[in-house]
Amino acid sequence: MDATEYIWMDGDLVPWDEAQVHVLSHGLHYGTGAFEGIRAYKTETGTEVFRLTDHIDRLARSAKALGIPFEYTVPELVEVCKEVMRVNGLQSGYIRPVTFYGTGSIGLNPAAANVHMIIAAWEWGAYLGEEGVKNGIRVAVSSWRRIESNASMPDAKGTGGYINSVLAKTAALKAGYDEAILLNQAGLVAEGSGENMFIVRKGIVHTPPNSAGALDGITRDSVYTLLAEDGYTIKETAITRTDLYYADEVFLTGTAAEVTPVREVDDRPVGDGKPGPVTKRAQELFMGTVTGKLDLHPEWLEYI
Ligand code: PPE
Repeated sequence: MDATEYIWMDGDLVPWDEAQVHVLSHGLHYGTGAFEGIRAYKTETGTEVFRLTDHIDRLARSAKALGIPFEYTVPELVEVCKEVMRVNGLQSGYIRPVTFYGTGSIGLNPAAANVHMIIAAWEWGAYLGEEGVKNGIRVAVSSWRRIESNASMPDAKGTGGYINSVLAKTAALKAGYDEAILLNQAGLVAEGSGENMFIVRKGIVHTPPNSAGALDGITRDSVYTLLAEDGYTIKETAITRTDLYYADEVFLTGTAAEVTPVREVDDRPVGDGKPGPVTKRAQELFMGTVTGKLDLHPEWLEYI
């Protein structure tokens, strides 16, 4: 990761190396935080942050669900994200807001701890590799199950919940795959370690509902909308492990991953082992939209 110049921390822009917190921060011990991942793209008319307001809205929602006080308004933080892009001279990049409990209490009740909000930005290339975006990645169903909504909140972007994703991701990499797919306790497909999931069978596109244990992905919503408007039939449905093996196409979506084709699931080729037409169309529509080359949803582009 390449450092940039400034990180916004609790109201001030501070030099990258000086953006530090105490080792007794509650969030460090117990994962009591919420975060976002947002991408900014260079377009012909300037740099836009894709669905920035929707991301900050989700940050506020996650904090609310986790019971973390949220001292800012959404428009205030939207402006800070743009400011962080500008002061770092970034024309494109990845923005990472995180709110978390700091010092003031140790023990599970964080009530006496202060709450931090930081926003950083840096350049971030293809999450699952350039080669993956072009030719597809190899995934494996993880032995780790997705966190359940009766124990935690898979649909809130809480920092502590990500230990689930880290366990699944590192096990998949160690076994020689590019990414892990997590099933829920019922054995239904939830999502990737850091992406939502889509499959295509007989021309129909399917994606699991949030209730399966998926994050309410903004890229998922964008791709869903773009494909539906392009004439595809698309359904939110339960997806089994076998559905993955029978699928003609599989792809993952996420802010970092954008639209990444899957060419193999559990050592079985997906379709003919190459990205299929619906996946390619989803990539075309999504990348065209975020870069302003396709004027399909100008309201999603928030210029800095
Ligand atoms: N599920 C999970 C578990 C997830 O982390 C992400 C985003 C998504 C789905 C897709 O959501 P959206 O970005 O709104 O389309 N993962 C973020 C963090 C990745 C990381 O390694 O850190 C991201 O893509 O920014």
